[in-house]
Amino acid sequence: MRTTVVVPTYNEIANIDRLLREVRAAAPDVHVLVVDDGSPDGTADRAEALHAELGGIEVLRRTEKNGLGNAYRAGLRHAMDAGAEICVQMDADLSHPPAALPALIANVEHGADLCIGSRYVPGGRVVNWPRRRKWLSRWGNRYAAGVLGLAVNDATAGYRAYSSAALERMGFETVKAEGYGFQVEMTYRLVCHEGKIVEFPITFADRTEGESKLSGSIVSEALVLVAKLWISDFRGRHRRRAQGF
Ligand SMILES: Nc1nc2c(ncn2[C@@H]2O[C@H](COP(=O)(O)OP(=O)(O)OP(=O)(O)O)[C@@H](O)[C@H]2O)c(=O)[nH]1
Ligand SMILES: [Mg+2]
Repeated sequence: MRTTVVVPTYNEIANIDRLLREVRAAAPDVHVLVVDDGSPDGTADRAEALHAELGGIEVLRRTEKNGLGNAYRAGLRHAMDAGAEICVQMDADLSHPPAALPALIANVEHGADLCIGSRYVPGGRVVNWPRRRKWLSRWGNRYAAGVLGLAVNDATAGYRAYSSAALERMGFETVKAEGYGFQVEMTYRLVCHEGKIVEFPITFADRTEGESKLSGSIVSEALVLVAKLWISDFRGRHRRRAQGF
């Protein structure tokens, strides 16, 4: 099936070469869409130069840094309008192993609506994260899954393959969150639309090059979002009960 790997970038000049080469080696047939928010370090120019060498790389250039969720909404829409039947989300910092791409894609080809590259299923792991960061991710996931009733071990994971049909069905463009919250809200939205989710174990390695864009506000956005989704879900359940179904 026609597959586009959507890679949001902001100042990833130290990673973009290796990333695009490894993606091309792992999955020679995929199209790659780099969604760059005007990186001052020239990431977009470098990605275009690599297209000349490797082929199949497109750069969506945006002028302002508008956050991860915003970049994904634009990138997924662009990919689907161009005919992608499967869309993969992938970070540029090599935390997401390109070698897992064929497995993520195959799971969607075989009927999953979403295959998550998961750190928290048997065989999955995190390397090089400080203890505090591991704790935050693990308990953030337990909190999100527990509160929202998600049967998913890694709802905050950013490495995932979706069927475009499922993205369309769940109305991904109205998912509002920007950081980790974006991944959680996308997962929740898919569950509400009875999407089939599978998790494939990956080894997630902390970035070794470039700077993290994670901020305290991204973490608190996710915490508040889960509570808001729970409240709207509770109201919905209550209304459904009151209406007798
Ligand atoms: N286009 C775009 N890409 C972004 C933006 N913020 C982050 N990114 C990219 O999104 C991906 C994930 O960002 P990271 O900084 O690695 O965030 P993270 O993985 O949560 O944090 P670390 O684990 O500390 O690396 C990377 O490819 C970034 O370059 C943004 O505002 N716009
Ligand atoms: Mg990262």
